[in-house]
Amino acid sequence: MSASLTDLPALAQSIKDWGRELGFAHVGIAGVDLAEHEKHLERWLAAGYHGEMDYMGAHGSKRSHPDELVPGTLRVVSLRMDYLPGDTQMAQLLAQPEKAYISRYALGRDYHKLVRKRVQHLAERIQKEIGPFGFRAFVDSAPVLEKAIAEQAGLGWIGKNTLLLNRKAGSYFFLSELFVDLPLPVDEAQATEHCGRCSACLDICPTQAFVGPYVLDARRCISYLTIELKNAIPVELRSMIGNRVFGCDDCQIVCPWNRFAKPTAEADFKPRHGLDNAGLAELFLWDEERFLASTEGSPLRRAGYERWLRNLAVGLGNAPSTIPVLEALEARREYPSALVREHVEWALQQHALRSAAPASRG
Ligand code: B12
Ligand code: SF4
Ligand code: SF4
Repeated sequence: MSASLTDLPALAQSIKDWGRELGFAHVGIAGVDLAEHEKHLERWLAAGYHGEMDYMGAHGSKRSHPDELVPGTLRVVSLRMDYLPGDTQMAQLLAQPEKAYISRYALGRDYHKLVRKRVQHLAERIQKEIGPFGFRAFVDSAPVLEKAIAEQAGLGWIGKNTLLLNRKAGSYFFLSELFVDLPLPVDEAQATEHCGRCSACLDICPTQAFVGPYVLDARRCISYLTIELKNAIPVELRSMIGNRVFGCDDCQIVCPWNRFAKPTAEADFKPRHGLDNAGLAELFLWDEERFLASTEGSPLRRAGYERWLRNLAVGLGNAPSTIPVLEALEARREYPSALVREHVEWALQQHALRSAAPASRG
């Protein structure tokens, strides 16, 4: 056994220091008991709030038991990396219905690979110090209750909008984990929440996706509808989506704690291809080749070209009836995909209905 393993508090401190050197803004250590979070997850699944995201229920109790997912795990190092690329004029863009609103986390390079590599570097750094040990790095896509772990590790509290919030940093960050088989001292879990009587996120949600505080019906969430849902977007929700074409940030924009959000230090999260200020019609006319070239290494790839067009068609249906908007829709009327054609028809119908409606008296 190496010297550092005999001084676990010092090792825990070193892990936090190395994590910060690697670009993580906050590093904490949790045990593997996620207590009541498992019950919340079970209730959420039983209510069907996960919709088509079958992977949320596909791993039995592994999601709420890190030591079942990776046998031998004793502690989970929880890490936060900020992603907000400076002042991205979010509210201004949302207020311009001809512009495409792309969720702020998705404007730059895909975080999965970048963050995972950093967590892996952290593991290697630990290994250099103490020799071989058991570990696994995770970011987002594994069956892990990331927010519950972060709360246990003292990174913040789960707010009414269901996101992990931190008093000094808001919520514009990614979470990741390093599962370890080391009996490190754990940090104090965040015992208090700081939402108080605020309910701004619940009130602002464009599709009223919150069943109540802390409970989200993902099937109504714009993030789910534009990224996860494979088929048609339910007609009754389309007009509520506005110009949000990939994800949604409304329940974060309105959160008072995001006044303390820090801009990211990662150049890779900076917006690419002008995606932070693009017009809906312009993006709708990208051919597949352009889409693939412009979204190389970006989270937008997750939607794929067909769903990208589906989402933009909804945005165009909600946009003002200008010539570029109508021409863009007409240009895709005969598009080979039935899914896209149906959304284009819906959009054109919105414009027809609006032009037929009697002008309102001032
Ligand atoms: C599935 C998923 C989604 C789904 C469902 C969201 C959800 N709330 O579950 C959809 C597609 C809608 C989604 C959207 C978004 N997501 Co997402 N998503 C996930 C994923 C993969 C799993 C989340 C999960 O475990 N859900 C299960 C349900 C049961 O959990 P929950 O709703 O959070 O409920 C918890 C608490 O609220 C509490 N609880 C539940 N009921 C009750 C009741 C009471 C009374 C109480 C007190 C508590 C309580 O316990 C539950 C378990 O901890 C995680 C990554 C991961 N592996 O963890 C990322 C993750 C949560 N997503 C993330 C992001 C960034 C987003 C978006 C902001 C992206 C965007 N801009 O469009 C939006 C935000 C929408 C929102 N308000 O949540 C980040 C969040 C970072 C942060 N600061 O918290 C994560 C952690 C990914 C990452 N690695 O960074 N996401
Ligand atoms: S991301 Fe948007 S649609 Fe989803 S819960 Fe938050 S405000 Fe509602
Ligand atoms: S908007 Fe208010 S209620 Fe919602 S998460 Fe932020 S502080 Fe909590």
